[in-house]
Amino acid sequence: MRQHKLGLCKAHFLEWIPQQTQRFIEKYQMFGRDERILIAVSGGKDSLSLWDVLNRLGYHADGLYINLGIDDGTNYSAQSQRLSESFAESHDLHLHSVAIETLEGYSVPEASRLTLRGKGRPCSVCGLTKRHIMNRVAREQQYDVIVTGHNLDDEAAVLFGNTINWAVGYLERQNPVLEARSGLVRKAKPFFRFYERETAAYALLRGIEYIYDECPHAAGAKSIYYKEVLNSMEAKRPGTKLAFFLSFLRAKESGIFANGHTDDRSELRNCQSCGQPTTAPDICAYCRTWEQIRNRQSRIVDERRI
Ligand code: Q46
Ligand code: ZN
Repeated sequence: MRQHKLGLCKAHFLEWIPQQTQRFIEKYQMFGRDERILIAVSGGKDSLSLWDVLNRLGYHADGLYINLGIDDGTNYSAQSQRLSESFAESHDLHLHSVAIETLEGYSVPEASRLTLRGKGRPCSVCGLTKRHIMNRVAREQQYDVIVTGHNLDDEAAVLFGNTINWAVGYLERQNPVLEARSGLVRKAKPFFRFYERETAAYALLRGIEYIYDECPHAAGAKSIYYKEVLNSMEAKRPGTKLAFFLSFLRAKESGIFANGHTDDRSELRNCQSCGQPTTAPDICAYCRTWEQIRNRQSRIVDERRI
């Protein structure tokens, strides 16, 4: 690990990752030992490694797998669900599973075909749906915190994108911990200081079977391009990504956003349809989007009948 000027054997590396995770949990006040944790599990190396680490550290963490129905020729969702379930079973852990198709009648790619008419990626409807379901399950099942497996490469790429666009609102909200407020459950990212290579090495050394392929819809995403740019900087100057992200956090602590530019303090109301918190005056973005998808499908059926 050139960025830390550190080299470890297998046994020490497998101790170092949980020790560091525990340090980050405490330093950033993510959650306590007696809190109920819901971990978003995708079947990938980051979420399964994090679940494994939390389990080894003695935290009570249940998993949540969301089946997006991304199976068009790739079997991506089917495979990631199988790997998430087999991890839970072999470690005697509890996994909640939610399938979008069962819940809303359409898979994420179908929904996006209906809204975007075949143009663009399904990522916006996918992201909105995942965030909504995570919060809904966490509230209904009374979890104290939702944790995700985002690593440093993910966080640095998001920061890079927000910085070159000077997206001040997003920059202010980007944090390893987002505190709970008005029906939004606290969120934490205990792996945010680990490089992707480190979480991958952990999964391999622990013999965790995970899905190697990215979601097929990730191809061409801006975040992948930002990761490539950051990787080329990292190759020349090891530690660049970590320094970039940690100096951002320090700058925030020193008050660069002291004026409060974001709508983070904007009032949240309960959606009149599903009861989840929203900044919209009546119906939340999730309910509105899925309503539009169903309307669009019934219009198509009507047009066919005519
Ligand atoms: S948003 Fe887009 Fe991801 Fe959803 S459709 Fe795939 S690439 S999984 S993080
Ligand atoms: Zn709603």
